Amino acid sequence: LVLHGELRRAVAAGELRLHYQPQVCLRTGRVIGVEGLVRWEHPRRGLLLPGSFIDLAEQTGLIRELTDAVLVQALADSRAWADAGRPLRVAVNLSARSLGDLELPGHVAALLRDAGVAPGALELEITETAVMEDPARAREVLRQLRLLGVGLSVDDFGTGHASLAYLSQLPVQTLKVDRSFVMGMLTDAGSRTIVKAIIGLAHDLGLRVVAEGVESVATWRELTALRCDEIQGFWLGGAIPSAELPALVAAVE
Ligand code: G
Ligand code: G
Ligand code: NA
Ligand code: MN
Repeated sequence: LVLHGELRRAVAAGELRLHYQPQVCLRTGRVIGVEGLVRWEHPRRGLLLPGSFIDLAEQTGLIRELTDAVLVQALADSRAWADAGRPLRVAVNLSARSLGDLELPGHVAALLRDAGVAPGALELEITETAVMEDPARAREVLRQLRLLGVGLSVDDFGTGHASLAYLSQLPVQTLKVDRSFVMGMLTDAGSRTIVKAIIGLAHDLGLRVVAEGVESVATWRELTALRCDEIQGFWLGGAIPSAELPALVAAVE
């Protein structure tokens, strides 16, 4: 059990750290980007996963500080990778509450400026469910983020309740196929059909497709055959600290 005061202290103390999971471009075989996934490096309880504290942060309003801390780290690391000669796109997950925050775009603009990072190097991941909590407001926030030049992707695609008509009007560039479909696609004909259809749909709409949950080389090959653009999953590696990324990038490539 996590308590509000404890989480607030942890955010202020810098105990929330972003780990990064690689994303590989299927056309080039190169690591093209990473997704930042927040972990709480708790002094006594070890590494805590977001499932145990994100909901609390949302309910208590701490999510603003948390998102802030996450964005600052992502942009600082992005800057360091670029300075080291290996630029990588960095993705950050937005919660429903952040997506309803009309001050977020201006804030992101200021953080990008302060970090000296090009807007195109940042991607923000949203879910259909988060968008549908307040569609009009989310649309306005996304519109302004897009005007900044930040990339936008729909996470866990296929599991939410947004209509395709609505989604096609959002200023997103990327769909991330939910891992439940990808993990089942070699054994379940229905899952494979869904993955194939999402890739076709995305491309027809001019969107890029990332498949999540790639756990085997066979899945990787199948996604290449289906003309998926990028993959992410335990086959390449889970989320790791920034310092371990260069070795992983070298191993993958
Ligand atoms: O890494 P893990 O599988 O435990 O992530 C679980 C969930 O936590 C995922 O749905 C992910 O989108 C979410 N998550 C991870 N990092 C962040 C973050 O920095 N902010 C928010 N709002 N959610 C995150
Ligand atoms: O909801 P979201 O897509 O942001 O969740 C991301 C989480 O999915 C990561 O934190 C990670 O723990 C998990 N994940 C990443 N790759 C794989 C994978 O190949 N298999 C499984 N089962 N989970 C994965
Ligand atoms: Na995500
Ligand atoms: Mn996802």
